[in-house]
Amino acid sequence: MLSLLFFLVRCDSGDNNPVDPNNPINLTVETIVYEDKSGIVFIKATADKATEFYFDMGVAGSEPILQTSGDYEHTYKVTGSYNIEVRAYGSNGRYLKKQKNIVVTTGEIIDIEDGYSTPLSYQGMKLTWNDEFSGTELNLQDWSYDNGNGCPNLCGWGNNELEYYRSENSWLENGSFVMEAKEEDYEGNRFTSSKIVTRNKQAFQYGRFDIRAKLPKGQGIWPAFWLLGSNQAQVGWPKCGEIDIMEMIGGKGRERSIHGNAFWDRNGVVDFPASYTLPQGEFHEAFHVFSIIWDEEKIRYFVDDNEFHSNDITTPDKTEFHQPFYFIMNIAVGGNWPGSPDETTEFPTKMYIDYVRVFQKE
Ligand SMILES: [Ca+2]
Repeated sequence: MLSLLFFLVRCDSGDNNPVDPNNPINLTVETIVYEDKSGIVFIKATADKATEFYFDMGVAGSEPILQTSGDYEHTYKVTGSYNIEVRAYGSNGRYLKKQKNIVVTTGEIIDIEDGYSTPLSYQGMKLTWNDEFSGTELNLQDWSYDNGNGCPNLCGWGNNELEYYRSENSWLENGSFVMEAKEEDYEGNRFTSSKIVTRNKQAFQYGRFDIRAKLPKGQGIWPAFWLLGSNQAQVGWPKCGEIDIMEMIGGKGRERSIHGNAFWDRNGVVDFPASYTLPQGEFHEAFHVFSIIWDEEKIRYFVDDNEFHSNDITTPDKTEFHQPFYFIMNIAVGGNWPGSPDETTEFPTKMYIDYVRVFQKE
């Protein structure tokens, strides 16, 4: 190592002594930065009299590559601006170098067409409200961010959850609303995530509710699409009622199933859960549509139009379910039900929501 350092100091850049016929000459460096968010950068280096090529991709903590071929492909994991250096070495150990700055955007490649989809109309129903997330910013006429960690009133949101919700953890991208849970120390929490609500902006009583989404994954990750009665502030929970269209408890062996539920008051809290398991695959692999069809008599639950649960709401204890409810979408991290993330959990993990639609009887 010491001798290498000495050598690098001695041989400065572009040193091209014409006296030595083994000096490398005519270095060209072409970089191709893939625009598909794969993070792939391809470098083609050529030089005459070169016996080896050196590639420093400008990633802190990672070693440069030395190889005989001038073709090199690198995959960046993190979006950023990188200073790369390419050298061509001659057989005498002398080298030429070129430096470049490249900007790389990374991220999962999401095919919004991949998976199940539902129509924009149903016979006998009209589209009352929808958000297709096709713009560039969340529509704050309909949605609000529900930021924080629940403190001081309900720290951990009553479930010992570990996340702090921030507006920064969600955005619109390619027709989807993207929500991200990540490892980030913030205000005493170990994780940050995203939660939005239509509280005081949009509420609905009865109808068909469709949410098309690709779910996040990982031990301790807890995505949910749910509804609370609009009178929550007046009567509290569970007297306001709660309808859980979809909850998933991330972790090995648990990502093929989602859970539908409802909570209400019957001299104390009661609920009525059920689960649906995909015949194949896991919920993070493609888009699925999570639905309820809620009328005066029952709330029925569906995944990809497969009904898996029905709750009779005509009984006298279920007055909660005959009033308007508002939407909540979030990714909780940790908490009583999923348990904490562990070394198998890959952060960040993202949820992609293609649309939220409400249809009501004509
Ligand atoms: Ca969309």
